[in-house]
Amino acid sequence: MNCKGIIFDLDGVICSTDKYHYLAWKQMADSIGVYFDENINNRLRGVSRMESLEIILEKYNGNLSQEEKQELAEKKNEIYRELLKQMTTKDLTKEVKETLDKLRGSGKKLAIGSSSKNAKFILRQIGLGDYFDAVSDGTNITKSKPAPEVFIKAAEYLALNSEECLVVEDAKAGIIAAHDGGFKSAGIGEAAVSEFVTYPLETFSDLLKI
Ligand code: B16
Ligand code: MG
Repeated sequence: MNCKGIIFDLDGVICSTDKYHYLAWKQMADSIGVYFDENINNRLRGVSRMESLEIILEKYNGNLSQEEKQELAEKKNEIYRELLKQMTTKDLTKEVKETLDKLRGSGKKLAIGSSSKNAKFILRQIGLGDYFDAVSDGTNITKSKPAPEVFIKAAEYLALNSEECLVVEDAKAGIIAAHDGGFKSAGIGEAAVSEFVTYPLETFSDLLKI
């Protein structure tokens, strides 16, 4: 791999917080009687909290004020953060940690590029609080994926340009963001079948074969 930096998505790539997003949104959806399932949850990957709520509310019959929507999003986040508290270093797989260490050992700079405002909290929970050279997340962007802003900021923090970095993603929205920002990408799961993906991966450690 001839890139100088690698920018990793968090949720669904470094760790499986996607299951906690599902549980928290499900509890919120049930509280207002709106239908929600795993397929809808998949559409929320990489998308910001408020945009995720709007997708869920496509199935809601009724009108909610901006204030009420804000409250629902906050309620979901409270449930989500309670679930995140259960996370420990055991939620970082050996495969992910060893792959990250090997990439770092080969001289790559490593960053996070996540839409989540909880990214730093999650990184601390799984023992990677001080691991990355840079963290670009939901707290430093104005537009979430598929806008490329989060990755452009990550590259800036690494003092590299887009062409020098590879983005690793699990969401199609993230692959589009990488493509539009001028980055090469590696995709896992649904991202591996995106028409814009540069390197489809079967598993995280396949990064070492690129
Ligand atoms: P929060 P990623 C994204 O993380 C999640 O995939 C997406 O489902 C979530 O809505 C978004 O973060 C915002 O998260 O509510 O914690 O700010 O995949 O970009 O790491
Ligand atoms: Mg993700």
